Amino acid sequence: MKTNTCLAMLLAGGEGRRLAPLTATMAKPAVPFGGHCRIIDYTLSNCVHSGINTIGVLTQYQAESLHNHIGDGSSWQTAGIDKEVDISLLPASRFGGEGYLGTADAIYQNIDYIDRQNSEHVLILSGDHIYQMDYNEMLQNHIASGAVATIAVKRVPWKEASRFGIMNTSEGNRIVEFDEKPQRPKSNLASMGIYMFRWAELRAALIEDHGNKNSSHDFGADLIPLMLGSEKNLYAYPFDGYWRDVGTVESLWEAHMDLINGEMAAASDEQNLPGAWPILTREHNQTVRSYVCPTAEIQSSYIHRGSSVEGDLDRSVIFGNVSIGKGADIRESIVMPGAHIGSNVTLYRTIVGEGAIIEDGAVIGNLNDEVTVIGTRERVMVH
Ligand code: ADQ
Ligand code: ADP
Repeated sequence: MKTNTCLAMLLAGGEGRRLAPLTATMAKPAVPFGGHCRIIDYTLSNCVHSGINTIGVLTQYQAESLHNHIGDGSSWQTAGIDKEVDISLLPASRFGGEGYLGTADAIYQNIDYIDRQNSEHVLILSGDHIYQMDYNEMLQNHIASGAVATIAVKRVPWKEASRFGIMNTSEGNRIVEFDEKPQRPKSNLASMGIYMFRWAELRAALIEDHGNKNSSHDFGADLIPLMLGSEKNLYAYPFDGYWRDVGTVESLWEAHMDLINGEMAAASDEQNLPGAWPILTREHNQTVRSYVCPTAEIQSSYIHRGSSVEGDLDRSVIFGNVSIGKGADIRESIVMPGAHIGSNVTLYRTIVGEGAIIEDGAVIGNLNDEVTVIGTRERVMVH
C-alpha cells in the first residue's frame, strides 16, 4: 500500500565524534560503507522499498557532505516504485540561531514542514544504522495496536546495553519502563532509535518538551520518558534481522567483517526479510572496471569498480578509485574511496579514510589488536 499515510524524518545531523577522524570533513551518515555506498543509503533504501515516498533529511554537522551525496534525490527513484520519491533536505542552518539543539528539537523546528505533508503517522529514523527493514510492516502493526508510538527493538549483548535506550515490556509488547543509556541496565531489550508516531500526539509532545527548560530535547532522554510518564500507549516492535548501529570505529569495522563473512545476508535470509533488495546510492564509476594484477592474491574481499590492485588482500573491502601498490599485504581492512596505498605497505585491521595516502613500506595495525584508523586525506609517511 503506497499512500502518504506515513512520512519519514531521517535524523542525519549528529557530529559522530566517536567515528573521528573519519568524520572530520563529513557527517556520520555520509561515511562510506560496504564498498560502494554510504551509511545513510541503507535507511534511504529501506524507505523507498517500504513504499514511504516522502522523506525529510535533517542535516546539521557537515551538512554539505550529505547535500552533495543526496543532491536532487534522483538516485533513489527506482523502477517498480509507482510513486515518485520526494526527498527534502532540511538543514538546521535555515533557521539561523543555534541550530538543532537535539533530535527532538530538530523535529520540533520542522513542524511546519510535517504539517504540510498531511500524514497521519511520522516515522523517525536515524542515519547511522546498517540494516534492511520493511517499515510498512511496522506501520501496519502500529495502526493495528492503536499505539501513540511504536519503537523498533532488538535484544543486544548485555555488555553493550548501556549504549542504548533500554526498556521493559508487558504482555502484548506494551512498554512499561524506559531508560536512556542506563549505567545499570535492567534488561537488554534495546530501542533501535526507530520510532513510529501518530503525528498529532508527537506534535503535542514536542511542543510540551520545547517549553521545558530542563530538557535536552532528545527523543531517548526526554520525549519517550515524557510520553510514558503521561501514560500514553507505547508499543515495542521486535525486529529479528541484522541491525547494527555503526557509530563507533569498532562497530563500523565489525559490520564490514559481517558483510564479508556473509553474516549480514544470512541474518536477513533466516528471517525471510527483504535482504536481497538493492541498496540505492549515487552512481559512481559505474563504467570503469577495476584492474587486479594477475599475481595479486585475493581472498574473501570486495573490490569496487575503478580501483587498481597489485598487492594481496584478505578479508578486506576496497572502495572505488583506490590504488594498491605491489607487495602490499592488506588484511581485515577497509580502504575508503580514492585512497592510495603504496607498495610494500602492511595494513592489518585498519580503516583508511577517503583520499588518504599511505607511503611505500609503511606498516600499520595489528591483527590481535584494536582497529587502527587513518583519517580522511591523512598522509602516512615512513621515516
Ligand atoms: P544515539 O545512538 O546516541 O541514541 P543520537 O546521537 O541521538 O543517537 O543520534 C540519533 C540520530 O540523530 C543520528 O543519526 C544523528 O546523526 C542524528 N542527530 C543527532 N543530533 C542531531 C541534531 N542536532 N540534528 C539532527 N540530527 C541529529 C539513539 C537513542 C537510543 C537508541 C539508539 C539506537 O537515543 O535510545 O537506543 O539511538 O541506536
Ligand atoms: P545473533 O543471534 O547472532 O546475535 P542477530 O540476528 O541478533 O544474531 O544479530 C546479527 C548480528 O548483529 C550478530 O553479529 C549480532 O552480534 C549483531 N548485533 C545485533 N545487535 C547488535 C547491537 N545492538 N550491537 C552490536 N551488534 C549487534
